[in-house]
Amino acid sequence: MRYKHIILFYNKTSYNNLEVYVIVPITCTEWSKASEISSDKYVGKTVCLRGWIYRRRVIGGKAFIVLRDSSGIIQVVADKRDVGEEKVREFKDIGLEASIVLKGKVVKQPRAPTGYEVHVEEIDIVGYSRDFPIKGGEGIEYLLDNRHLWIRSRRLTEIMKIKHHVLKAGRGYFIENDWWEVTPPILTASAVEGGATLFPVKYFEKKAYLSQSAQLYLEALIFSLEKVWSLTPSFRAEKSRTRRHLAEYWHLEAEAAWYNMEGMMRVAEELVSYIVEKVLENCRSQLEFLGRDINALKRAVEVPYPRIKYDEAIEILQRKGVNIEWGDDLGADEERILTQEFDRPFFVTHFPKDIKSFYMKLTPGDPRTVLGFDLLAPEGYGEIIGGSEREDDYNRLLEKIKEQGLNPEDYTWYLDLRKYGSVPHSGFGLGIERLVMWIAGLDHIRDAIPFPRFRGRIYP
Ligand code: NSS
Repeated sequence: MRYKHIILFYNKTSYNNLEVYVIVPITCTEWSKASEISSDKYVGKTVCLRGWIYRRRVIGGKAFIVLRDSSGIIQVVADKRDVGEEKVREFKDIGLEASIVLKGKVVKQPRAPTGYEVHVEEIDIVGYSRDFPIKGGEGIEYLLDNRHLWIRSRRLTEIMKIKHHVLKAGRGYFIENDWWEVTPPILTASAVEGGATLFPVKYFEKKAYLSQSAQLYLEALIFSLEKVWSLTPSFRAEKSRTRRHLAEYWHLEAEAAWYNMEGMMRVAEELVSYIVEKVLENCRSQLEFLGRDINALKRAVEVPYPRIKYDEAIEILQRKGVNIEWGDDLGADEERILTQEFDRPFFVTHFPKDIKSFYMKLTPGDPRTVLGFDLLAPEGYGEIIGGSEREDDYNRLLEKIKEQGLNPEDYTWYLDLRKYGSVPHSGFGLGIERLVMWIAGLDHIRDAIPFPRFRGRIYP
């Protein structure tokens, strides 16, 4: 692949002891990428590169620079015999993360990080970088304060590339299978997932909330489009910071008319399997860089995933000595213990109605439970999807709304959907960062999003 751009650079120089910027026309019209030229095919060829200084040292009249661009890294060597003593001296003091452009020849070099290096013929600094604030060994809060710079790190870059492929495959699955993409609102009037995690916002003279889930709107849209999906930010005012909760996350949601719970679980498992397959296909080097166990991921490609009922989950936990009773919710700890029983994602279904949202349909023949399902990722990760068959009967839905202490007036429009041609229907929501966290093998959800938001942090 070649990148053809003709670009004028502003270059810094000095004039009467003042630093001024002049426009320097760069002679290169084709720019190579660091990762593509690390190949025998390029040995002996002259290439142009541009990027940022990842590492550098000057020894014996040579500047060894590791250049970083969006594709990866490559070592470049500027020898004073080729570029002049002054250039090499300039690089001795140049800060990490300064931006540079260069032209040089590709050479095989087993001692270089990628096995190849570039012998520089021309090199220029584009943007200086003095005292880059991240030097290594800083604490997490400091790094979060400098997140705008920390996202340049290789680790976060590789994770963002994996996320790109997760998003691309997620969209691709629905597009290939003829689901309609829709655009629900983010400003909403009422709760979907309980009032405790609602974010209020001032909405002109009134109070509104940031959306927790597009579900109720997707439900309205199935009456015309039947099978719909959306990818939107969702917001949860989670009171405490945990490894797997964000205040703002990306939510991939699906809703379809005529689907029962089992039909929707099949969509959910096919979607996850498809995404994992695409990531394995496209992100080998990223997964390897992160030290991810590829075989563990491969097992998630095969469907169907195992299914257990909530009742069985409780039995398993009790057998393992967990102090839990029927009716209790499964928290992160319980989920982690359950994941030890499976080597791939698995469903837990038929939860007690009191621990699930008002919109879930009661299980026929067992009104203590609902037709709800969670998909749990293995290896300790836990819930990545929550879904259900929806209550489609007007009276039973109204009953549930009242039972959960919600104000029926807030849900008049939603109840209308059960008045005018109600149909059986189901849906689910997948937390993109939860999925990325498991696929990339991260120990904290904050690294699955470039600018994480949780309680007590909104900057940068
Ligand atoms: O609350 S959910 O379990 N379910 C819903 O919101 C449904 N209304 C979705 C639907 O049926 N259309 O959230 C769904 C998923 C859940 O499984 C997690 O993967 C993710 O959303 N989720 C979160 N990710 C990150 N941070 C937080 N706080 C969070 N809360 C949920």
